Amino acid sequence: MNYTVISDKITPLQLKHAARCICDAQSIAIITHQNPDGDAMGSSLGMRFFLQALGKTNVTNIVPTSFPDFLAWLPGVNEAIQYEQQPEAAVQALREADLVICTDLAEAGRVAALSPILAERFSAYAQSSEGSDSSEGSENSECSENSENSECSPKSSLLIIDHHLSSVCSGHPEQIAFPDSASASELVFRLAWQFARSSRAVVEPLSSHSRAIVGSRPDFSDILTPEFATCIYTGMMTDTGNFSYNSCEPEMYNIVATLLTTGIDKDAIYDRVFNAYSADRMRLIGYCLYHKMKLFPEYHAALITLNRKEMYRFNAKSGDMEGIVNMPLQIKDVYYSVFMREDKIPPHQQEEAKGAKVKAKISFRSQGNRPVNILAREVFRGGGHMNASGGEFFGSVDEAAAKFIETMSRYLQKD
Ligand SMILES: [Mn+2]
Repeated sequence: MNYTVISDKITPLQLKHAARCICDAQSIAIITHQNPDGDAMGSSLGMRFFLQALGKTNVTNIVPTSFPDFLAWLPGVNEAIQYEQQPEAAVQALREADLVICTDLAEAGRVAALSPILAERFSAYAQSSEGSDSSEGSENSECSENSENSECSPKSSLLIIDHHLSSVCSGHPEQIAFPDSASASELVFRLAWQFARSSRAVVEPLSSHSRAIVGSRPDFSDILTPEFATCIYTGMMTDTGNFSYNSCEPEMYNIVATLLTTGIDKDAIYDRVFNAYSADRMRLIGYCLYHKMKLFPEYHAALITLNRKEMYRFNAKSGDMEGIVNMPLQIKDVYYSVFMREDKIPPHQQEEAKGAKVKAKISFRSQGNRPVNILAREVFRGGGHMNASGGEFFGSVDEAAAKFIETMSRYLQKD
């Protein structure tokens, strides 16, 4: 057995699509999901270092909402455009980029106020790929009407690198979406790894400016810098809870071993990410566990709710709630955990909310063969993975909690 193997998970078709998009783009915008976590930031910043190693000079990271302080030290983070601080620059970069790359993201609706602009790109991409796929035929899209003109407006080049379950990807096998991957950062690594190793990545020049990387295969040692490795490692580490769940895949450790050859200090990365919470967050956790956690022993379930008044009391920012949902699972015989927090209803949901003044944002976790995604989908307008799902409820967290208690006998296993 070869213990150093990192297999080719990304298919030749996916790799070719990625290579073509990247080769042909002069300007590239990389965007990730709102309320970015370690994987969102790690995968998108890592992607930029990869593209820069390929000789791409016009690459912009766009972050839709603020990122937590414990990620503010990541390499390259200061050059990222944060929408809330520079809305015009973010909109312009997203709209005008030849290629938009979504990492840890496959849905246009998950980028806060940038959602309508990303949605334009998604629909332009869907139309252009319909136009180029003879088997599906082309609807009367604006792009196909102008099919003689390769400068199709609006710009439609799109690459998705994600590991969420998402319907958007189902019709587009060339998008790099693997729900079984533990992190998007791992997929960015794999793309870089395969890109450097596969001759398939070297495609015919589509236009003059793609010549920079065509013909010369990138050397992986040029891509594998400490900055790239730090970003990828951070994403892999955070999306697996420091390799404590979703982390049984042996190759993951071959990737980690490869990253460590750059000399990065993984213990220091752990310390910066996991030992960097505010005192407010520690008190908030204490409050949640002591005052707010309800246990339902018959169903092996735990429920924590937080309303806005309570979050205000602990000066809680969105990142401060991260991970609280996992904590009750540390209790013996608790296999389900639900965390609900009150949130505002955004403008685009006002109509659906039917007069509700607030909504509950809900996280579901479970262990073993106990799906929570069906409950999330059927009762709480959400969905996700079997053991990790999300949902929402128009109304207060108390009303959402009542709904959960009312329906749990239908969805939770007693044994
Ligand atoms: Mn992720």
